[in-house]
Amino acid sequence: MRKSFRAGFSGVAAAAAALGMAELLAVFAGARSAPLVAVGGVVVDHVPAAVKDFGVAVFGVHDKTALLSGTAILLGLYAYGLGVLARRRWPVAIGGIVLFGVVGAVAALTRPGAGPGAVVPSLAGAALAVPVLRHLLRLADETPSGTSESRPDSSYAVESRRRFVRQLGIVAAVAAGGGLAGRWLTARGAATSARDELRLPATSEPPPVVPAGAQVEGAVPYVTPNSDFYRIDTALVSPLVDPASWTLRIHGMVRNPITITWDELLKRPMVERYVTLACVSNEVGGDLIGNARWLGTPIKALLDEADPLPGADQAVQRSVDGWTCGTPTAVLRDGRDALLAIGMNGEPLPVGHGFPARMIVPGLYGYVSACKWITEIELTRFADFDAYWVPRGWAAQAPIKTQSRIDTPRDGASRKSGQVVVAGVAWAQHRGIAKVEVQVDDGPWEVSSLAPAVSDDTWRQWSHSWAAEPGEHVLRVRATDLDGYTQTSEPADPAPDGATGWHEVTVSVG
Ligand SMILES: Nc1nc2c(c(=O)[nH]1)N[C@H]1C(S)=C(S)[C@@H](COP(=O)(O)O)O[C@H]1N2
Ligand SMILES: [Mo]
Repeated sequence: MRKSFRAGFSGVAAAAAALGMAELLAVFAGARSAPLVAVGGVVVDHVPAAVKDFGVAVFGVHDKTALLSGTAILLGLYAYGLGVLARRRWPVAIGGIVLFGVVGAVAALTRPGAGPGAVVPSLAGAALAVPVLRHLLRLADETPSGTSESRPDSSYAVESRRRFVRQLGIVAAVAAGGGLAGRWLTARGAATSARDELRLPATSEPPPVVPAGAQVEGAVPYVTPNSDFYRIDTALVSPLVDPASWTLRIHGMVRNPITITWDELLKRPMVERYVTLACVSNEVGGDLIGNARWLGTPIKALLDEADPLPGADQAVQRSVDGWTCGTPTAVLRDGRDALLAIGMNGEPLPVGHGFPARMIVPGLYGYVSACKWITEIELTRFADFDAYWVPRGWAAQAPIKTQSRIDTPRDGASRKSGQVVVAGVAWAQHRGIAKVEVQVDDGPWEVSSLAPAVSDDTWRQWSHSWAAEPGEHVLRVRATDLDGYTQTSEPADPAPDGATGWHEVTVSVG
C-alpha cells in the first residue's frame, strides 16, 4: 500500500468517524441537524424542478436514498483528498475539516425549526475528525510502504501494516455502529413525534354506532382496545416510518401508475368502519382475533385510478421492511370496505399496528390482506408471484372461516349448579353470522341468543343460559353463517388456510 493511499483512507475513516458522531448527536439536536441530512435537505430545496423530477423518475421512491448516498460519496472523495494533502500540509487538512464542519453547521441552521443547537453535530463531528485523522496518519507514516521505499517483506513491515489496517477497521466499525444507532434512534423519534402530533382527518359521514346490547356479559369487549389487540408480524423491531417521507406507490399491471404522499393521503375521502381482523394461525378457541374501528380511505378508488390491466388478479401489498401479502384484486374492488387505514379506535395507528398506514380488508385473514407499514401495491398475477407466506406452506387465497368461541366459562372453571351464563363470540366476516348453537355433553344443540353487531364485517356476541347440574360437563359451540354454512366438527390445523373444529370447554359444577 502506498503512503498516499493510506493517507487517503485515513481521511475517509476520519470523515466516517465525524458522520457517526454527528448522527449520534443528532438524536438530541434533531434529525435534520445531521450533516448529510442537512446538506441533502438544502440541495433538495434548491435544485431546479427539472432535476428533481429527473431524480424521482430515475430513482423513484428511492430518490432520497440516492441523494444521501450521492452526498456521502462526494464527501468520501473530499475526505480522501484531504487525507492525502494532510500528510504533507497538516494546516490545509485542518482548514478542510473546519470547512466541512462549517458547511454542515450552516446547512443545519437553515433547516426548518432549527435552533442554535443544530450546529453541534457537524462541529463536534469535525472536532473528532482532527485527532482521528492525526492518529491514523501517524500510524500510516510509521508503516513502511510496500513499494521500493523499504523492504516490504520484513516482519516489522507486515506487522505495522496489519496494525494500521486494524485501526482503520476499528474506526470505520465504531463510526458505522454509532451512525446506525443514531439513525435508528432518530427515526424512532421522528416516527413517534409525528404520530403524537398527528390529528386524524375528519370523515365525511358520522361514525358507525355500536348498537346497544352488542356487548354480552362474560364475552371479551366487543371493541378490542388497542393495547389488547393481538400483534402478529415478522418484524424483529417494528419499522419506524416518518410520514413526511412515506409514499404509497401503485404500479405493475396498471394503465396509470400512481404514487401518493402522506399529505395527499390525508386529503382523500376518509371513512370509519368496524372490522374484525383475524390471524390464520388462530387455533380453535384462540385469541388471535380483534375488532377495531379503523379510519381510512377506500382502496377501491385508488385502484380504479391506477386502472389495473385485465388479468392482474393479484394485488401484492409490500411493507417498508419488504414483507408481502397477496390479495385478490377483485376483492379489493367488489365494494366491500377495504381500507388503506391510518387510524385505529380514534388514534393514529400504533407503531406496532402499522403506523403510518396499513390495509384492512373485511373477510380475509391478515396474512393475505392486512399489510402494515405499507408502501407499495403491485398489480400482478397469482401465477407470477408468491407473497411471503405462500412458499412457506400457506394458501395463496384465504377467506376467514366461520368460527365461534366460548369466552365464559373458561376451560377448567367451576360453577355452582343452577342457571349458568355461557357466552362468547362468533365470526364469519363479510358473510355474517346467522345462528350460534351450544351443546352440553352429547345433548341436543340449543340455539343461543345473538347480540346485535355493527355489520357483517365484525364478530357477533352470543349468550346462552344453561341449567347446570352437578358433575363434569363439556360445553361446545358452533356457528352457522348467513350463507347457510355450519362449522364443521372436523378438526384442522391452522396451516394452510385456517383451523376448523368446534371449540369446547370442560366445566365442573358443584
Ligand atoms: N408488514 C407486515 N404486515 C403484516 C404482517 C407482517 O408480518 N408484516 N403480518 C400480517 C398478519 S399474519 C396478521 S394476522 C396481521 C396482524 O395485524 P395486527 O398485528 O395489527 O393485529 O398483520 C398482517 N400484516
Ligand atoms: Mo396472521
